[in-house]
Amino acid sequence: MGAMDDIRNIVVLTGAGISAESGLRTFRADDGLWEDHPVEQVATPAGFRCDPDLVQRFYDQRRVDVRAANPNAAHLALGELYARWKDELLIVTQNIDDLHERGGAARVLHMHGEALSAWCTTCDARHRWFGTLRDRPPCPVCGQASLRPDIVWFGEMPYRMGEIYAAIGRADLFVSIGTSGAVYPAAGFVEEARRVGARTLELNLERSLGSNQFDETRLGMASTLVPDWVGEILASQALRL
Ligand code: BV8
Repeated sequence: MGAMDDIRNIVVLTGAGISAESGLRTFRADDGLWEDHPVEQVATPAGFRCDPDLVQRFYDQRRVDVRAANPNAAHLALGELYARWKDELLIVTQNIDDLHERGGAARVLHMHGEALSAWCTTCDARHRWFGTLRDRPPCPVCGQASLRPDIVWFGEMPYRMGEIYAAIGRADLFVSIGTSGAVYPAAGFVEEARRVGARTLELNLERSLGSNQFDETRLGMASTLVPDWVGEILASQALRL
C-alpha cells in the first residue's frame, strides 16, 4: 500500500474474525458456529418458522456470549481511530456483537442486525434486549408475544444498504477485517470500492475468497494487524499540512 497521506474517507468492513480473540466463535472455522447448527435451521426465515424455539435458543445463547465477551485490541484500535480521524470513517460490521461500540467506535452500522436487539413482527418496534426470547415475552409496545431476534437471516435484505453504498462511493480507502468473503452483499463491497477508485486493504488470519480483489492483503491476528494499521494511518494524517 503506497503512501496513505491522501486518504480522507475510510470505510471499514468487519466480520467474525475481529471478534474471535474476544472469545466469540466464527462461522466457518472447524469449531465454527455453523458446525453445531446447520445454517438453514438457525439463520433463515424458514428455519424460524419450522422450529422457532431452536432458533430463539440459538440467539439467546449468542446474546449471553456477547455480553460475556470484551473488546480486544483490534476493537480498541478502531475506537482510537474513530476518536482521532478528522475526516469520514464508517465501520460496517457483519457482526451482531456490540464490541465495536464498547471498544470506542460510535458510528457502527450493523448490516446483519444485532444480538442485543429484539424486533416485534406485529408492530415492527425494535427494543434493546439483554434477556431471553425463548419464553416469548410480550412486546413492550404492542404486548404481543411476537418478538424475534433482530438479525438479518439468509434471504433477508441487510440493513441500510443505501447508506453503505453511498459511503463506499465517497471512500478513498476500503479496509476489510476478519471476514471470509463468503456472504453477499458484504463480499461484493470490495468490488464496488475498486469501481469507484478507492484503495483496498485486507487484514485477515488467512487468505479469503476475495483476497485477489484487494490491492494488499496482510495475514495475521486482528489484534496485531489492526493496531499496526491504525498507527500507520494516524501517522499519515499527522504528516498532512
Ligand atoms: C440477501 C446472521 C437479498 C447473523 C448471516 C447464491 C446462492 C444462494 C444464496 C446466495 C447466493 N448469492 C448470494 C446469496 C444470498 C446470500 C449469500 O450470500 N449466501 C452465501 C452463503 C452464498 N446472502 C443473503 O441471503 C443476504 N441477503 O442477499 O438478500 C435480497 C434481495 C431482495 C430482497 C430481499 C433479500 C443476507 C446475508 C446475511 C445472512 N446472515 N448471519 C448471525 O447469525 O450472526 S451471515 C453470517 O456470515 C454472519 O452474519 C457473518 O457475519 C457472515 C460472514 O461470515 P464472516 O463474518 O466472514 O465469518 P467467517 O467465519 O465466515 O470468517 C471469519 C474470517 O475471520 C475467516 O476468514 C478467518 O480466517 C478470519 N479470522 C479468524 N480468526 C481471526 C481472523 N482474522 C483475524 N484475526 C483473527 N483472530
